[in-house]
Amino acid sequence: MNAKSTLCRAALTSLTNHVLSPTWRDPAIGIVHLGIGNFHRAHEAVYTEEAMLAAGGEWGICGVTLQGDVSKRDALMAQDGLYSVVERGPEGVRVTAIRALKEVIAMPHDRTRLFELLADINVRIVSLTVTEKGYCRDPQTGDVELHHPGIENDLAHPDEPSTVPGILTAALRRRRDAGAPPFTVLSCDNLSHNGAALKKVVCSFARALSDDLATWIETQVAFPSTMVDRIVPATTDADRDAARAALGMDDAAPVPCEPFRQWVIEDHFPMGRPAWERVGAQLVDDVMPFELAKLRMLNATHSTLAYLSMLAGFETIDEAIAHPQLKALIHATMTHEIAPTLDVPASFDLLAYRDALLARYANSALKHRTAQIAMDGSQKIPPRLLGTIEARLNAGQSIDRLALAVAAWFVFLRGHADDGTRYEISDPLAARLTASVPTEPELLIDTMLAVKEVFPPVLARREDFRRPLLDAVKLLQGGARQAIETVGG
Ligand code: CS2
Repeated sequence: MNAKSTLCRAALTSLTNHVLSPTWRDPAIGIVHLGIGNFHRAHEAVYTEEAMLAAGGEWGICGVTLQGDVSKRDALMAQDGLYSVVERGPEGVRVTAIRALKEVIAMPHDRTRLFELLADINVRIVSLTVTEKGYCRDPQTGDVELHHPGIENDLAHPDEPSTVPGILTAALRRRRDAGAPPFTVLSCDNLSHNGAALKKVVCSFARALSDDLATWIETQVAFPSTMVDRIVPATTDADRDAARAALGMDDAAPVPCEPFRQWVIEDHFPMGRPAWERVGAQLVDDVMPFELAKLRMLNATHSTLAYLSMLAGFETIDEAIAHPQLKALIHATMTHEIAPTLDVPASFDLLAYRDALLARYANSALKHRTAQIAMDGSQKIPPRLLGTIEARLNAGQSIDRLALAVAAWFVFLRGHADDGTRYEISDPLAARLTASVPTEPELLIDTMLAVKEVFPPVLARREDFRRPLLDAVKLLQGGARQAIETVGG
């Protein structure tokens, strides 16, 4: 063990095999990942590490933080990019040290280094977990939001970009100008058709600069879609303690997660990719059925649980799902309102999927905070809930439980639980959304449905949407626990 007892590459030899597989050859950087949060470090980085162990390849990762905050970079670089993954399941805790992350850089401070890497033809994949808001999309058209302040800035200064569309476009332009092949752009965010969505945003940004460039990106760059899944909470002291106990060293940046993981990837990588299929990823021609099932079953019920829990006072998902009526409501929402709208291959058993989700939510070792999931509702509600709602309304079907979820988000925006406990609203539209949250149900509905970034006007005008929303808001006035019981299973 090293003198300082802190995780670093020189200290790895002291680790025993259960936290570290012995056969490892240090790879060169082949992937730049934008948005180096906990999710990436417990998901793509783990698959990539295992793929290199199984089949080799130069697929080391450079992670990029886009928030201007250098603390994550500094903490990880002080450990040579090493960190541990702390898997928490019913069977106990399993700690693994991950080495695939070779470097971490922070924008805008390390812009020169970022563009040096993005120009390097050994970098064949640029992947992303930047959350919904990182895409800077116009929700109506799916094109880049031209009036987004960051986008305005990047269009005015295309060589000093700070947004995702700006960074990708600048890097791809340099590749094209150098006559070099483009990298593959891999979206790993919870958006429907995430590859196509990202392509549209990047191409529309590029088109605002140059038609030729936009056409080159459109025709030459691959944007495969993916479905990513692993529940990854924020790190707590308990995770640092678990890492220390397993490693015998301090790890300032461990990542907790559930044992379950899934990755379905559209197999379109002209420049090659790690052998992810060797370690459990599913490489398919069409990701869409998986993506929609995951967004509409898992993420939608996660958001439902989050808003109802914020009102009712459940702090974690396992605590929420241990409440029998809330569990019955979530079970019924998936069974009766969501699953019937999904068009999946015959081999995809949606009811088994539902049961597996309920079991994952019940994982009491994970402590996934409902406040974390409740963030960014304006970005999450449309892909998670509104598609299902529209599909049902178009088929003349009821949406009582889905309406309760949307109504719970409206009421959540007032900033306090049913017992008066206050909480922060973290959302890119927070200032507008919380400026006026009327208590009168009709007014509340009018105010919220007028937010065009969330509700397409055609949907907002529908009486068959408004009526169940109004009923749900009225029910929530008697408290979320009561509403859960009334709408029920
Ligand atoms: C969650 C997701 O925070 C959230 O909004 O719904 O991050 C969820 O845990 C992951 O998508 C699971 O794969």
